[in-house]
Amino acid sequence: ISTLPISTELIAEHNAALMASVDEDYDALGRKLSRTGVDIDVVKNKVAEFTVAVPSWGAGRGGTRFAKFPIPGEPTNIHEKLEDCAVINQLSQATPRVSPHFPWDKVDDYSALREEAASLGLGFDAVNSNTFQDQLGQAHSYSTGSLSSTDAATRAQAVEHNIECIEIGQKLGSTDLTVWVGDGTNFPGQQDLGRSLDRYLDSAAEVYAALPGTWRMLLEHKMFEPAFYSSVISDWGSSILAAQSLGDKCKCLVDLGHHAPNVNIEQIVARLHRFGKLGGFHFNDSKYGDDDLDSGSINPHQLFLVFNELIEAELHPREGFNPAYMIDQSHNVTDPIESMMASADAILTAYTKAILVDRQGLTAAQEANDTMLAFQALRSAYKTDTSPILAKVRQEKGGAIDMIQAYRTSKYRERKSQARKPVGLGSGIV
Ligand code: LRH
Ligand code: MN
Ligand code: MN
Repeated sequence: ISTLPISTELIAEHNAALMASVDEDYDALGRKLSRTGVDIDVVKNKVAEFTVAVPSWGAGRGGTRFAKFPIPGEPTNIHEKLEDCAVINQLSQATPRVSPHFPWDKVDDYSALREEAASLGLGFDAVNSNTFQDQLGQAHSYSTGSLSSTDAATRAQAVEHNIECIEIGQKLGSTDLTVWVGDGTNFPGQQDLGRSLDRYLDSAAEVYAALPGTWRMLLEHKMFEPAFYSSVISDWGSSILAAQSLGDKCKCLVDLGHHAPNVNIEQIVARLHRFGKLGGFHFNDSKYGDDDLDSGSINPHQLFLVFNELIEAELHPREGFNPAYMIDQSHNVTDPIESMMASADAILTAYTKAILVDRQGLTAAQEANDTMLAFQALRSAYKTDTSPILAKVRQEKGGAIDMIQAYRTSKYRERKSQARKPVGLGSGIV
């Protein structure tokens, strides 16, 4: 590939300066792990295979409904976003796919876009539809809802949009459609809670019927926002019921920020898997609600516990266990490239620690009702500093040992601030 944005010499030089210390730490960790019968190279090889998609919308500075603070050199279209995603993948070697959002990423020629991405070392992951905001020139407003709107023409338009997303996704090489709707109410009595779900299910069935052969439809639930009294697909219960009534190709997607505070998300993961309905993830972190903070920045232990369930799921697969892993976060005060590299690292760290859990010891302690030893099986894996494994994986795959340092040395953003047109001031998540 000739069009990669960061010079491979720069990465090699960067790694050369740090290699000796990484080797030393890797060997020391290898000796420590071998005392408990763990072969560090086996762990490393498993971690090397794990990848997570990045969202096209995450490449720009996010914002809140109050403000957005753009940075110089920020991408303003899908082409520039792909280039930034290529930087993240080049340095992390863990994010080879981009999840697009329509109509935000609309272009005329999707075959050309697919080739453009491929020349940057990227493919496309799940396609996200957007019926939560109105677009200029749109015939029917989503102010009454979209797939569940009381207005038939509005529902038809939302169905149509989702089908168009599938068609675009086919050209891009995607095989999943992620559907999140903002449908819901702000007042008790505003809509009938039962009938709005009926309308949603009828519309969703039309989208489902349009899924090509191996495609999946991933339903993303969210407790609140933009609707503040009730949401149509508010929780994993509504999500799994809808997925079960739609059919086998419909699964549930868990966005870590979409639950009530303190909800046991790892248990939700286990439940969804138990019924063969765990279809995907949106990784981010939160303190109060759907904050879309960087993955692992607030509660890395919860992320580890989620991965612990994912490893259990991997070891005890139900039909079709193949979750679409994706980052979905909003970068309001950092360079999005740096945030997503750090997030990929946090996600892979949680995964690596979950691999290190002594499964036999855990199961034995559970069977014997030895609560403390069961907890310690998790705790001792969680306490392990796995950074030498991740650094080694990156280096061996051609990425950077210290991603942020290599990125800053490359002066990529400075170069882009000369070449790209400035982003206008504004608000909102796009
Ligand atoms: C909704 C959500 C959903 C959207 C994205 C922009 O809060 O998580 O995944 O598509 O944010
Ligand atoms: Mn999401
Ligand atoms: Mn969200």
